Amino acid sequence: MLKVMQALSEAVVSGDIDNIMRLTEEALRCSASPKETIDVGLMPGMDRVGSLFRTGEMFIPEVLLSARTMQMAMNVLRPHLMGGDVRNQGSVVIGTVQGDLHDIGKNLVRMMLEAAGFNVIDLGTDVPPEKFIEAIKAHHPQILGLSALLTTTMRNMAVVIDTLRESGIRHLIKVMVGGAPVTGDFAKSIGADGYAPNAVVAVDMAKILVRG
Ligand code: B1M
Repeated sequence: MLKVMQALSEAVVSGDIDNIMRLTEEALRCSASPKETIDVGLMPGMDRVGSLFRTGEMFIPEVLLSARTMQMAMNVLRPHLMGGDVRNQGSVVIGTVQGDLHDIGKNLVRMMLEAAGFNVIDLGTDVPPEKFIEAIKAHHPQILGLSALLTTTMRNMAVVIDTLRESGIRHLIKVMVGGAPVTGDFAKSIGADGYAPNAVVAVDMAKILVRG
C-alpha cells in the first residue's frame, strides 16, 4: 500500500492528470480508506508542492496543475466519503474569503461535512462579506465556515464577522474558521466560535457547534 501512496504523492507533485484517477482507485482497491488516501498519499504531495513553490523550484502554472490533479483525486474519493452517518446534522454556508482563490482545503472540508450528513452551501472563492450575509439570510444555516490560505486574507475573516454583527445576525449563527495560516488564538482574537486545523476536526467542531 505504501507504494501506491508514494505514487499518489509523486503524481500530485508532477501534476500527472493522466494517472491520478487510476492511482486513487488503486489505493482504494488496496483497502486504503479515503482518509488514509488523503493524509498519507495526496497531502504529503501537496506539502511538497508548497515547499518547492516557496524555494522557487516550482511556478504557478505547475502548482495549478498539481491543484487540478489533487481535485481529480478528490472527485474519485468523494462517493466513498459518503454513506457514513447520513443523518441531517444541519446546514453550513462555506466559502473562501475575499481576495483568496485557494479552494482545495475548503473543498475537502465541504466533502467531509457532506459525508457526515451536513447540508453544505458552497459559495466558492473570493467571497465578499455581503455575499456571505445574503446566503445566510437565504438559507438560515447553523454554521458559517470561512477558509483562508494567505496571511493577507485571513484578516478578511474578521471583516465577515464584523459585517455579521453590523447586520444584526451575529447571534443567529456559529462561525468556524480554518486554513493553513489560521490558529486557535487567531480564531479567538477575531471572535470566531470554532477553529479546525483540518477537515476531520472541522466535522467534529461542526457537530459541537450545532449542539450549541
Ligand atoms: Co498559493 N500560496 N498562492 N496557490 N498555495 C500557499 C498558501 C503558500 C503557503 C505557498 C508558499 O509560499 N509556500 C503561499 C502563502 C504565503 C502566506 O500567505 N504566508 C501562497 C501564495 C503566496 C500564493 C500567491 C500569492 C502566489 C502569487 O501569485 N505570487 C497566489 C495567491 C492567489 C490568491 O489567492 N489571491 C497563490 C495562488 C495559488 C494557486 C492558484 C496557484 C494554487 C491554488 C489552487 C486552488 O486552490 N484551486 C495555490 C496552491 C495550490 C498553494 C499551495 C501549494 C497548496 C494549498 C493547498 O491546496 N493545500 C500552498 C502551500 C501549502 O499550503 N503547502 C500555497 C492542500 C489543502 C488540502 O490544505 O488548504 O491547508 P489546506 O486545507 C486544510 C486545512 O488548512 C484545513 O482543512 C484542510 C484539509 O485538511 N482548512 C479548514 C482549510 N480551510 C478550512 C476551513 C475550515 C476548517 C478547516 O472551517 C471552515
